[in-house]
Amino acid sequence: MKVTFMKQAGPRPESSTAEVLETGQIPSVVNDVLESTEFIDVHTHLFAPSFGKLGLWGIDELLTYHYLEAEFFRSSSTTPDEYWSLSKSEQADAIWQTLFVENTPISEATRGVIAVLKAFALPTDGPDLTEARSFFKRQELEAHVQRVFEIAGVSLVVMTNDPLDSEEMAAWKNGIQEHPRFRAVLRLDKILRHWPAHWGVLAAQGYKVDAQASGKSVAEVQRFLSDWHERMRPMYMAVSLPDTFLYPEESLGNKLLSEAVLPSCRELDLPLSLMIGVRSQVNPAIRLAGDAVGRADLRALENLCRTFPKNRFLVSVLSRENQHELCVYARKFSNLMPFGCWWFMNNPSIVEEITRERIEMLGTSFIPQHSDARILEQVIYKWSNTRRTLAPILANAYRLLREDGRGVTRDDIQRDVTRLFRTNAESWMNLNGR
Ligand code: RAT
Ligand code: ZN
Repeated sequence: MKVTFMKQAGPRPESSTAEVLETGQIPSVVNDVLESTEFIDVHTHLFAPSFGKLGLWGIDELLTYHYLEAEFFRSSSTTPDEYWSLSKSEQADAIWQTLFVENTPISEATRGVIAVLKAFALPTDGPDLTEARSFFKRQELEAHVQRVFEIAGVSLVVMTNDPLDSEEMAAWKNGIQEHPRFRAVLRLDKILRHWPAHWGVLAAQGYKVDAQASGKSVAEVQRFLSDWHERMRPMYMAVSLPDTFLYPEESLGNKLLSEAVLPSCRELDLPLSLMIGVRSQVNPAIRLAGDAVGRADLRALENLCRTFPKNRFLVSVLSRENQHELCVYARKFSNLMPFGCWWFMNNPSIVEEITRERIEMLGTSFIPQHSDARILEQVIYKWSNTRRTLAPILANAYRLLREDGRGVTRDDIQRDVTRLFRTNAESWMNLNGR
């Protein structure tokens, strides 16, 4: 006899996960589901272990994260020049002393370090870093990576790979050992934003390009992208763009974008990630910490989504003022996927606001967060913060739905969380097909 299992249409559910939840049960089920679902981290600056020194991890790197350097200069009389002349461990000591000993670490970035220390049962209020340093020194990287991912509840992270960075180029050309937890991304800032300074690197590798991106340049950039696609097997191509980005507009960058990059993305079936709103180096003295934010004209995005309906755009915007427009455009264009609360947006109060708005306007058709981690262990606190912030937001959405007349089950919640933190990324990046 053939036995079939069917979900009952009537009010009597057949398993406990299909039972309609009471209002009071919703928050704990949402918590459980968020805790037990492994997320995909769609944008980081992490590297798989085989990239050697390019991959940053450990306490000195955690403390010298540029988000903390920015805060350090606000609370210390050390000048940037003095700071840059110190060794990495001296810099870390100075930041620990200033932000964690002489001040209470209540900012988002400082609390992050505390959460990482706690995750490894290390002292969070010690006078110095001796114990933390000796702990990290004892770790074997591959085993440490597995442990960190497990604590963070992340199954896969997407790196940021710059084919024009000399160190990275060398690593790729020597052959990178694939890692099941890391995937590549072809980052194009140097090509799309700084062509005059970088076309020569392509030319030196035998691509027939010139400073004006004329003649064969467009076709040759496509050949370059296809060669790097072969080498990296990236999940998408990506560029971060200034607040002044406009499309259409006569510029070398836009020519390369529309005639080389977007056609290559179509041909290779890759999305293009646009991260819009950076004001680069408003204070160069503090280096990586010296970038700021500006409100962008998202009509550029509208024009791209409409003009190139066969391209998929993964988009994050840096200005709080652009977040609502991004949701509106996502309602207009199904080839637009908003993702993450990027950089200056990644603070609980703003994440909360943005995520509520996205749920209200887009349901589950967006990717709520990425970590942007630069240092391995940061995925621990960044993803724990995401779960903590998201839990009441989702619970509230289900409570409202219940009040409006439709109950939810654990299965519904699991389906939604899986879509938000896994399936949207998997389908946009063709993850299961690569
Ligand atoms: O958030 C950051 O660490 C920034 O410095 C940027 O790297 C940004 O995330 C980017 O990818 O451009
Ligand atoms: Zn980033």
